[in-house]
Formats: sequence, structure tokens, C-alpha cells
Amino acid sequence: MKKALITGITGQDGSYLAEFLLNKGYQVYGLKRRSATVNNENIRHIQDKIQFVSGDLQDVTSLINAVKAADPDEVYNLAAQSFVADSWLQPIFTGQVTALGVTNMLEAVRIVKPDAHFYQASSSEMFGKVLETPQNELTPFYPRSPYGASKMYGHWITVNYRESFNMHTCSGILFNHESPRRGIEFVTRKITDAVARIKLGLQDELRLGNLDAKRDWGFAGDYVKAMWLMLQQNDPDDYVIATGETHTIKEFVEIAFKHVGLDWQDYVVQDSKFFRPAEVDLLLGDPAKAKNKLGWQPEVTFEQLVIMMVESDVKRLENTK
Ligand code: NAP
Ligand code: G4F
Repeated sequence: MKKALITGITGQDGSYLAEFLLNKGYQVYGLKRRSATVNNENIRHIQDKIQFVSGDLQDVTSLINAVKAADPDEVYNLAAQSFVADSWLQPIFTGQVTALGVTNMLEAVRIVKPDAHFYQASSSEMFGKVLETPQNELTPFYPRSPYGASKMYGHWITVNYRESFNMHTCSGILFNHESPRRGIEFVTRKITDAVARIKLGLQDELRLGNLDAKRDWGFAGDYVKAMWLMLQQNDPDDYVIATGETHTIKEFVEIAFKHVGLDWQDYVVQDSKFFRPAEVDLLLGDPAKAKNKLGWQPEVTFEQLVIMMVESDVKRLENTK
């Protein structure tokens, strides 16, 4: 039986990846940091099948112990301070976890299990103020936030461990991917949660920032398969994972409200509080390499994704009403 260690197991991607690997017959280990409150909502349905190991990306001793406990064939480093807006409020913490945390994890693997295949959760935020469109694996980076800069370090240190130590390390440059398990602070889930609350009479308005930014949005369930495919290849490499389509925040809002029979213009208020010090205006990925080399392509369309998230939030709130 193959063994995988996932950091960030309680997050959106960690939960879909754990499900995916359990279905493939893997023994799944999840690194989980201690929390004063329960934060297992995304994995409650599979938690009895996961072996949890206590640890934090900032504490290399805990990571060494986690790799020893799991003795993994594959390590998926998904843990991060992943919210771009907060990275300006906590720039040093973001750097410690999202940048240096990657080196901590790579060191733990290099010391304990150097032949394990390693996946690093890199991000299209590294393209930032984009230098070409669409963005592919060769597009130069121009990060626009402490988060983007931290991910860029994480990407390059992953490439460096491959080239310095001959380790099987891959960097997945994933464009935005969403789901009903997306954190409530990210724009897509903030919108679908608000649409459901407004529809059910629990909320009057939705306050948002920049509606003109464009994102290449896919479904998280499709994207975790790409992570796994990267680690099954003989040669480690870096891949852009995206849909090849881009949409504005406004388009997302329009479809979400329309699905419940409402006009978004009656409810959305722009609020300067949600504008960022620097914006990433346009992300559009070119997933040709992933398609050709991994045989990967997304299954869920943009409209299906919006509707899936709205319906899930309506159902959840109806059940708690
Ligand atoms: P997420 O839902 O925010 O999950 C982040 C996970 O990291 C959580 O399990 C969190 O644990 C854990 N974590 C945070 N700080 C930690 C620390 N110091 N030590 C150990 N664990 C820690 O993120 P996601 O959307 O699943 O994304 C997964 C990864 O992909 C992240 O690295 C993200 O930056 C990257 N990424 C995401 C996207 C996207 O669109 N979703 C795109 C590109 C790249 P707690 O539950 O304890 O907070
Ligand atoms: O949903 P967002 O917060 O995601 P963002 O910044 O694109 O980052 C996400 O995707 C990255 C991949 O490209 C990941 F690496 C990262 O970890 C994260 O998962 O914001 C999307 C857009 C931005 O342009 C933001 O300015 O939505 C705009 N926006 C407008 N109003 C808002 C809001 N974003 C949030 N979170 N909240 C608003 O009220």
C-alpha cells in the first residue's frame, strides 16, 4: 500500500486530495497543527481513515517526526498562509510559513526520506502583474503581494532541491480553484454564501472590493488529480494547472445571483475596505503542458462551478435554519 503525507490536510485542497488518495488505496497521513477550536469541517467525513500527525511548517522538528511517522512514498506540501489580502497584514508570518516553511518541509524529506516524491503547492499569484498572456511555465514572475513573493521563493527552492540533491520535487503552478469547501474569506465563497443568505432572508447586502479583476477559476476536485499525476511521472517537473478561461468577479457575481432569481445590482455594494494595496488584474493560464504530458484536463466548467457552490451554500443554510 502506498503512503502519502499531506500538509494542509484541513484546508480545501487537503480534503479533496485526501479523498482522492484514499480512493486510490493510499494510506494517508495528515500534518495538522494544534488548534484551540475544532477546524475539521472539510475532513470530518473521512477523518477516521486519516492518520494525523501533529506539526507546524515553522517547526522543523515536528516535520522530521512527521516524515519519520509516515515513511511516505509521496509528500504533498499544501500548507500555507494562503489568503493574499492578509499577507499585507502579516507579511513576516506569511514569509515564515509560505516561503521558509517549504524549505523546512524539503529539509525534513531530504534528511529522513530523500527518495519520496514531493509536491509543492505553487501559485499563479507568482505571475502577479503579468508579463505575458496567457501565462505558462516559462512566463517570468512578477509577484504583487507578500504572499506572491513567498510562493515564488517556495517555487524556486523546490526547483533547487531537485537540481542540487536530485530529489523528485515538482512545483504545481495552480491557478485559482474553488469548491463548496473554499474558505469563506475568498471572493467566490464569500459571494455564494452571501447569495444564499440573501435568498433565505438572512442578509441584506454583499460588500465587495474590485469587481473588474479577472481570474482563471477551476474546480478544486479536478486540480488535486493534477497534483497526483505530477508525482507519478518518472521525471519531476513544473506544470501550470488552469482552465484556459478567464472571468471577472462581476461575471461570477452575476451568475450566482441569477441562479437564485435575483439581480446582483440590487445587493452588491463596493467597499474600499476590500481593495488591495496592489492588485493582480488578470490571470489566464495555459495548461497545454499538463494536457500533453500528464493527460490532465479540467472537467467542471465555470458556470457549473458557480452553481455547485451556490446550491451547496443554500442547502447548508437551509439545514441550519
Ligand atoms: P487553505 O484552505 O487555506 O488551507 C491551508 C492549509 O494550511 C490549512 O490546512 C491550514 O491549517 C494549513 N496551515 C496553515 N499554516 C500552517 C502552518 N504554519 N503549519 C501547518 N499547517 C498550516 O488553502 P487551499 O486553498 O487548500 O490551498 C492549498 C495550497 O495551495 C496552499 O499552499 C495555497 O497557498 C496553494 N494554492 C491555492 C490555490 C487556490 O486557488 N486554492 C491556488 C494556488 C495555490 P489550519 O486549518 O490549521 O489553518
Ligand atoms: O478570492 P481571492 O481572495 O483570491 P486570490 O487573491 O486570487 O488568491 C487565491 O488564488 C491564488 C491563485 O491565483 C492562490 F494562490 C491564493 O492562495 C488564493 O487561493 O481574490 C480574488 C480577486 C482579487 O482580485 C480580489 O481583489 O477578488 C477580488 N475581490 C473583490 N472583492 C475580493 C473581494 N477578494 C476577496 N477575498 N474579498 C472581497 O471582498
